Amino acid sequence: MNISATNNLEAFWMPFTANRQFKKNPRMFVSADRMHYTTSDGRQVMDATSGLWCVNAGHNRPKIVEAIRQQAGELDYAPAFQMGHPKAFELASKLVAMSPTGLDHVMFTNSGSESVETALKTAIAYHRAKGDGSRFRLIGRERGYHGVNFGGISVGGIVPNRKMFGTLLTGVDHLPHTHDLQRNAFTRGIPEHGAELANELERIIGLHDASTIAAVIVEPVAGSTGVLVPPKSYLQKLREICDKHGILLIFDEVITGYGRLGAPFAADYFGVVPDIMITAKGLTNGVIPMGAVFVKNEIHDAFMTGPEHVIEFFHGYTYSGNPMASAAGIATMETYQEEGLLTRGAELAGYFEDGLHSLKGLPHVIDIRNIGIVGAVELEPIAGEPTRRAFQAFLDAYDKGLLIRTTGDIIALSPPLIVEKSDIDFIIDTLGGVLKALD
Ligand code: PXG
Repeated sequence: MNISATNNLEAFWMPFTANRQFKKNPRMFVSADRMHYTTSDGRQVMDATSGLWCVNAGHNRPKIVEAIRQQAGELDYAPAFQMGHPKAFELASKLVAMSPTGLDHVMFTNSGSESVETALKTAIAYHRAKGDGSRFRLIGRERGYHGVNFGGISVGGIVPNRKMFGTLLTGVDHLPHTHDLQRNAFTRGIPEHGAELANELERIIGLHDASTIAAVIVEPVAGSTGVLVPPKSYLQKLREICDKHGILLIFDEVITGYGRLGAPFAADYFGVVPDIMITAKGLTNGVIPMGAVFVKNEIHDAFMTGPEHVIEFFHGYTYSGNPMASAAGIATMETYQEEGLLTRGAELAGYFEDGLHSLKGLPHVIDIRNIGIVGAVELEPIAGEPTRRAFQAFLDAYDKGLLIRTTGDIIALSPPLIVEKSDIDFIIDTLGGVLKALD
């Protein structure tokens, strides 16, 4: 299929896109299978980013496609409030069975951003339900990404995502980020230095008093701002400090969830269980929008009081757990399980790491980092023109048949978990060629 020259590209104001650049020279995908996209001009492009970190089982997976087809003809929609349908319960049960211990209840949403809002609201409401309504503050982190809604950008730490949007939520503070090129550049896996940054939480608690703080929210590995792997013991320390002060710990696992690190969740990988765990993306292999927020029993149970005919939590979406998404989610979990994809990353992580670090020494490369099947190559920005160098790498890679992601001057790689060693070779060789040719 070709995109007709007369097609008007103006109407669609594209998200997080350089619209004018794109529309002068559009990059269109028209189909996809397993590791590859096909472009509108008939080229194959290897997907080294799992779409936007979501197509963890690769594209066009038969079980998922068939589940959606069947569901559409059987039950297209059922009201989400005061009514149910079996597949939402089936998916929730499957999810809690594979989740870290204690996270035994799930609320469904339609995206990572909605999952974040759901988690933040649940945290504040939980304290209030327990009679502790003075705990309203939320603590995020610099360079954190928690979607684009008001709560998420308030606790998030990406300046361009925040500065245009007014006062945001009040009662928010931020931990420092953990990115430390001076001490940790070119680390393979978990960095050695920086656990003490978790102690900044004690300083913030000292300032506001623990009795005003509802929750701390972090990505276990910060994805969007360039794959920032937490220093050794950092997450454990956050957990300890939260426990000491009765503060909930929220992990935003929108990227790290569903096998990205070589374990089902980052909570499993690091052995640190949060009180609330946010997921989306890989939940349905990216095919139908859906998010799931896991909560601990005691949080759920705190709401299950009062007369039984009264709604316990005034929150939810028209499409929470909708039949198509639930069917896609069930088929996705079955695909992951049948093919061992949630732990496959652990087997390939070493090969991926070696490949990635072989790029050390190429022009402009100032750091390489990795964990599981996710990695980043950080480039020295062109003086006075931040982001230009990495964006050029993105365009050059695309021309050479490779889809990468860039954020600032960082290149991120997160291929589908079905990736083979030969695919990793292609990714590294192609990226290496691109880096060698950069200005
Ligand atoms: N939390 C985290 C940790 C995320 O990475 C969201 C929330 C929001 O999810 P939704 O589904 O509302 O987009 C995300 C999304 C990138 C990139 O390449 C990352 C995301 C989305 C698009 C691009 O950095 N993360």
